[in-house]
Amino acid sequence: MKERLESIKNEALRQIQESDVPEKLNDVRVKYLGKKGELTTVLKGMKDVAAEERPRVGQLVNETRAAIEEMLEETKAKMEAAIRAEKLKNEVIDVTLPSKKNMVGHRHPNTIALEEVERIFVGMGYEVVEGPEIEYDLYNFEKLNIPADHPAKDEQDTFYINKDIVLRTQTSPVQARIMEQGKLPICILSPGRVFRSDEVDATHSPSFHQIEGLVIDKKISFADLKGTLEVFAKELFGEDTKTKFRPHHFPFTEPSAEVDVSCFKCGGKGCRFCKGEGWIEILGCGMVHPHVLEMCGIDPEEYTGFAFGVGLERIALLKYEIDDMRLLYENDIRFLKQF
Ligand code: 2U9
Repeated sequence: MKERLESIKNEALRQIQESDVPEKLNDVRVKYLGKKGELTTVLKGMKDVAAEERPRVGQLVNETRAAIEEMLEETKAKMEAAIRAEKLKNEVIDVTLPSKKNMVGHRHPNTIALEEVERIFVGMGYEVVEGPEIEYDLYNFEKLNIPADHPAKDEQDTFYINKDIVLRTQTSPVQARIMEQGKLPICILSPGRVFRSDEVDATHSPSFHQIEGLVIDKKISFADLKGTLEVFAKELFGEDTKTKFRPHHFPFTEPSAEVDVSCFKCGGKGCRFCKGEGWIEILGCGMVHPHVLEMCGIDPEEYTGFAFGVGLERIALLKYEIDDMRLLYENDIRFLKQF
C-alpha cells in the first residue's frame, strides 16, 4: 500500500510539473483527488486493510493528498502570477507619448446665427415652429396672395415636383397652415430651408434658409411691428443700432416695408462694409394682407397681424463678416472653426 501511495504521489507531482496551463492542473486534480480519482479509490479500498493497519494507511493517504494539494496550489499560484505579469507587460501604457487629437466638430455659422435669432424672439414670447420643405402650390403661393399669373411667381423661380407640388420658396406656408388651425392669438417664428432656381454666386444659392415671423391678434398695428423689429435689430447688432423702414411691396403684406439697420461698422457714417450708404438692408416685413387672413380662415375685421422674413445666410454673412455665401456650404472645418 505504501508503495502504491508513493507511486501515486510521484506520478501526480510529475504531471503537475509538466502542466503549462491552469486547465491541465485542473485535470490532474480531478484525476488524483476527484470523486473517482486514484486517491479516493484507495480510500474506498480501506475496508480490505487490516483493522490495526488502517490508522497508518489513513495517515499515509492524508499525507499523499496534502502533498499533491500543496504542489497543485503552489504551481497554480506561480502560473497565475506569470499570466498576470505577461498581461501587464502587454498592456503597458507609455504616458509620455503625445495624445491622439480628437477632431471635435463645430457649430455652423448658420446655426450660431439661427440660435441667436431664435433666442431673441423666444425671449419676446415667440414659439418656434417648423413645417414641410415640399409643399402644395396652394400653400406656397395661392394662400399667400400669389395666384398663378402673379409676377412674384417668376421672381421665385421654383422647383416643381408636379404641377401642384413644389419645393417651398419661403417658409410662409408653415404660417398659413398654423393660421388655418384657427387657434388665436398667434406668435410664431418659422425657420427653415427654402429653394429657388437661382444661379450660385457670392450672394445666391438654389437652397438657402429663411426665418419668418408672424403675429396675429386683435388690434395688432404697424407700431407693434416697428417696436418688435427695433428690439430685434438692437439685440442682434448692438444697442446703438438704428432702424429705417422703407416702403416696399410684397403680395402677402399690406403695407409692406424693407428694413435697414445703421451700419454696425461705421455707426452710419458710411464705410466699405456698407458701401458708403451708412445703412444695411436686413429684412422685409408688413401687415398681413386681409385677403391672406381671409384665405387662411381668419376674420380680417376682427384680427390683424404682422409678418417679417429674414434670410438666415444674409444675417450670418453680415454678423461674421463673410464676403462669399459659397463658403457657408463648403463645410471646410478651417473656415467653420473661426466662428
Ligand atoms: C404669412 C403672411 C405673410 C413673410 C414676409 C418678407 C416680408 C420678406 C424675404 C426676406 C429675405 C425673403 O429670404 S428672403 O429673400 N422676406 O421680405 N417675408 S413679409 O410674410 C408672411 C408670411 C406668412 C401667412
